[in-house]
Amino acid sequence: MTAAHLGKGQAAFVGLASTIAGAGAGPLVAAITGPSYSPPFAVGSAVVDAAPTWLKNFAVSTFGTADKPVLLASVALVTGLLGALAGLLARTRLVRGVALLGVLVALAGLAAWARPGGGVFAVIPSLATAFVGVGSFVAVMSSASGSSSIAPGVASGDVTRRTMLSAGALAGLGAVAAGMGQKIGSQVTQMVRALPRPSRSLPAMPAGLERTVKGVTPLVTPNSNFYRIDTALVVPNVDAGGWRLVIDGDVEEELEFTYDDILAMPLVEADVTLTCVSNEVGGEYAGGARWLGVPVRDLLAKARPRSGADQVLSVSDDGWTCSTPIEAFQDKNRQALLAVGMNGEPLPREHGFPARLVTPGLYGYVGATKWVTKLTVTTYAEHRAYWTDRGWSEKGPIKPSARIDTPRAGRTIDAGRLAIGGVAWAQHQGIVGVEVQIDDGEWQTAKLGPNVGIDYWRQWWLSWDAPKGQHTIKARCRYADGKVQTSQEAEVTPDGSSGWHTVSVGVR
Ligand SMILES: Nc1nc2c(c(=O)[nH]1)N[C@H]1C(S)=C(S)[C@@H](COP(=O)(O)O)O[C@H]1N2
Ligand SMILES: [Mo]
Repeated sequence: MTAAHLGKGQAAFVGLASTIAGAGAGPLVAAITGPSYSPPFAVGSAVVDAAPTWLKNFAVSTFGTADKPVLLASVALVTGLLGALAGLLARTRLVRGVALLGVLVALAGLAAWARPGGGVFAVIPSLATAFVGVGSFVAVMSSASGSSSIAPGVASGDVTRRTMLSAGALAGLGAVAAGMGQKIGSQVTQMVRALPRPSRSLPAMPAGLERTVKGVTPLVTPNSNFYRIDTALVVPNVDAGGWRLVIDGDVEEELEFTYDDILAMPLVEADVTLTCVSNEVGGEYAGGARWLGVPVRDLLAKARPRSGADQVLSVSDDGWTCSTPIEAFQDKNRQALLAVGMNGEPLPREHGFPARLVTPGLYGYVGATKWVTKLTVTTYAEHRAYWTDRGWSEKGPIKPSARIDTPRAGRTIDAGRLAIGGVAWAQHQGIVGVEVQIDDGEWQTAKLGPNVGIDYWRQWWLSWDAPKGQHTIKARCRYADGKVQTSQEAEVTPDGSSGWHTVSVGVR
């Protein structure tokens, strides 16, 4: 059976339309099975995990946090093109088109099956896609070729029109189904609970410099503005009631905690600035928050780690892994938390609801597992984590850095008195100063904002009487006992960027 009398464009359209119809059925079913098993997300996630490090770095540095929409759009585009190709193939032999579509859904099914928590159940959305997509493809193609037995060689205009109409309707239905699936899937509600009060509260956050120095990053990053970095194409939707934290590995006693167990323990607060290892000098992937949770030290102590263990491998609900030096968790002077609260609210879904790790002084990929479900006490020799497997450094202490927030790079500003300002961080060492150099002038000492502790960033500013012309502003921090931030420039891979943030501004 062929659909040879369909024009190339028409055949391609039928292929594309069937693909859209099938792709729409998947998410609708996946709204019930869990959105991460939906064919586009499953394939996207497989691409994320399989992509070579250089490609990921390119994606993050080129698209920033828009890397996910760009990836999904690329998956959609390639799938659409292959669907159209299936239509073209079907002009000579219908089975060829069907075979191509079959391979496509089989790949999607495999990707879903291999997802963490996947298995046979995860394949259901892909089966729906296969059923609807291939089914409509065969139906429309054969209704079109059916006409050739009546009038061999010549396609009746009527039949072609009907074929195109049904294909168009299928595509429309597919799009609607996909939209509905998305909507239902994302509506599964998070149990929002009022969190208990900490057993030991920190003093109220001081007023930040942002009140007086325009353009300086706020002292506390609102949850809604907090940068988000993770490999999850679909934000995991973890039900607090069913959530468990398991502690296993080289421990005297394996333990399991429920959300209520955690909330019943003494909760403490910690002010910690998180930073991503992918943050370029002057970049936006850093944020400061007041976290509420249980010290990881206390949890580990209950399980009694055996001597010899040097890392804790944490695992998230979506299968991401992270290795943290065990001494960073056990250090009495470093308040690493299993956090349940962020700035006075339960953790938002994007930031790890119901619980995540926050480790002061370490980049997120080595100490900030979101949606965390397991802590395995082990050794570096035995286990490697998601990013260390992909070329990033095993240990990830955050490099001290000063960032200029105002004036913005490349801006033209009016001559006269203005403030140069920003934030600086040297988590777990503490910022003791920030210095600014304008053009080739002397390094000047900036004024510092309130001190929220060594694990938190510090705002800074310097008054400048800006003369007309083109100027270059550099900033560097001093940390710990007065060490100067290195001028050595480094890229983000493998262990974080370094160098002095430099901005050029025009003054008129
Ligand atoms: N489950 C999970 N947790 C994760 C990640 C991830 O990909 N998956 N990314 C880590 C990285 S690289 C960073 S920088 C921080 C970012 O935390 P945020 O998104 O709350 O800012 O989360 C960490 N925790
Ligand atoms: Mo990160």
